Amino acid sequence: MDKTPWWKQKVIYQIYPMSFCDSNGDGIGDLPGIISRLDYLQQLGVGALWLSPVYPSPNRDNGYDISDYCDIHPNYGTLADMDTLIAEAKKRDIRIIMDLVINHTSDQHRWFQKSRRRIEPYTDFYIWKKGEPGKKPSNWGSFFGEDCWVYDELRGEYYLHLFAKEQPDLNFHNEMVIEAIEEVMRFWLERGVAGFRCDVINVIYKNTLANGKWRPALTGSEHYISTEGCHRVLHRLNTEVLSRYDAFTVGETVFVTPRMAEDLVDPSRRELSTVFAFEHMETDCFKIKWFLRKFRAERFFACLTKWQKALSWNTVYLENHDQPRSVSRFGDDTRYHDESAKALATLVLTLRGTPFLFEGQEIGMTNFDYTGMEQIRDVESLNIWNLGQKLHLPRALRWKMIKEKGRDNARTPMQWDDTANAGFSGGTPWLAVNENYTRINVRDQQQDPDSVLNYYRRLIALRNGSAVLQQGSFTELHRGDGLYAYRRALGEQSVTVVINLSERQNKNPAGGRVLLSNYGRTACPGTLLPYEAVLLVPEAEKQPAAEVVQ
Ligand code: ISL
Ligand code: CA
Repeated sequence: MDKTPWWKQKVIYQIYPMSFCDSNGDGIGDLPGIISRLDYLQQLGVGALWLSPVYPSPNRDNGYDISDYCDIHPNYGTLADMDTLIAEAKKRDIRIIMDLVINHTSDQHRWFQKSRRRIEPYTDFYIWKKGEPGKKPSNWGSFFGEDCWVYDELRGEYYLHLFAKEQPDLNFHNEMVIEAIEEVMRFWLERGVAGFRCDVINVIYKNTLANGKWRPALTGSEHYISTEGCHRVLHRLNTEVLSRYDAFTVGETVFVTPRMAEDLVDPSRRELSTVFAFEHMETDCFKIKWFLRKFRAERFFACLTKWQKALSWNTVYLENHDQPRSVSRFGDDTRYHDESAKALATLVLTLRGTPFLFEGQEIGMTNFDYTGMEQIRDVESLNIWNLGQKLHLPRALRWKMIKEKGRDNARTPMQWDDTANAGFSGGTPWLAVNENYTRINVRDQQQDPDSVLNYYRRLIALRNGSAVLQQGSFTELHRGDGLYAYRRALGEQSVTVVINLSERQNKNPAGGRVLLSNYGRTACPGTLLPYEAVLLVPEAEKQPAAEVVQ
């Protein structure tokens, strides 16, 4: 019997519920909307959906500020809708993964409201520290460009928030907090979800609140990144809850080295199934995303290879709700839109590890075309804009930073067709639709056999049926001049992947029979055209999926 876990075989698709599909015309995507698109997702070939948070929330950080872990935000529907989604997805062999945000809650969560008033057992649920108003307890900085202490008048103490000030951090030194989280996990696992994407999971346990070494950003982080205490909490959640349901976890882990990541996913330690690391997403910046650096394919490939070699099992992703669109960032969203979107599809679906796609990636959605700050909704972008102003950064530079890296780039409504609001909503969308929806949308691409969408479908089908692509080893064959080539091998079988992530022509360093080509080739090209990608198998080989998939 094949003991390989499902999450090493399937492709996972992330839904940003606010922007996916609005069923009732209030401008906000919802659960019935997702349910109405399940057939589409099944045809795409994905095996699980990760939903960004759908819990009640004041939406200061679009749901990553949860005010009740065991209910559904009325914007999205009800618990009954969630049950329907789980059941309808299951019929289509699709699992549901919830987003679990446990580093912090919303300041509107009843735990926090009681903690402020020292009502037991919530008094020590959060990270409180004595201090005079106006005199912060330490020099730490937050992820969203503010300092991270707020003085609460009611309690007369400061609380810590590593993200927005409406997101107070929970206290994982407190046994009762861990128990409360275990209860939340059981609640959802009993309802039939397959696992959790664990938000910023490697920062949950703070060793000390003392001053940190000064850094240009995130001063204090040495006191909370991947601490021993964090490993202990994860091991406990795993042994006491997750393993009993055979649940899958993917931990979002910031500032991790491969070594730190391996400690989180090593099966013998029983902590997490997989992690999202960020190093490849930081190859177009200097450590912090706002310190822009020109994208260079070589640096990007070198980083991918490093992680492919170092980690026993990776996640592979190029997009999520916090990142710019990959075709705009790593490809060319004007001259070679389709070619580069397909080249990136080839990359994300043929590296070793669990592939994660973000809604709209499969049609090559591009960065937001916003023209002014009044169109921006994201709390991080708004904070950074104001901070930049305080620091007297030139307006043009600030604008460039937001345009290139702002999180709303990925959050514009899904482009379903060329009718009003891209078929996303009958009302006014909460965030503007990208004007290119008349050119880039699902319906058109469904009808075009050469579309980005149909290329994704073919590639996912190929991967779903190929043990080599799922399980095979990774060996880098070539890297340079925008060209990346590697081999996946398992037993007697192998697949060679060649990707030209540049607008130059490049000599093909590999040979073989064509299994899939983003230029529709049937014979192995000697010269690769701009953004050309090709999957090759040895000439003599019968398997896998012997015919050219067209
Ligand atoms: O996008 C980022 C900031 O530039 C990342 O650092 C991001 O904040 C970090 O990856 C954590 O992200 C997660 O937790 C945040 C939430 O805002 C993000 O949407 C979520 O993915 C706080 O819960
Ligand atoms: Ca709605």
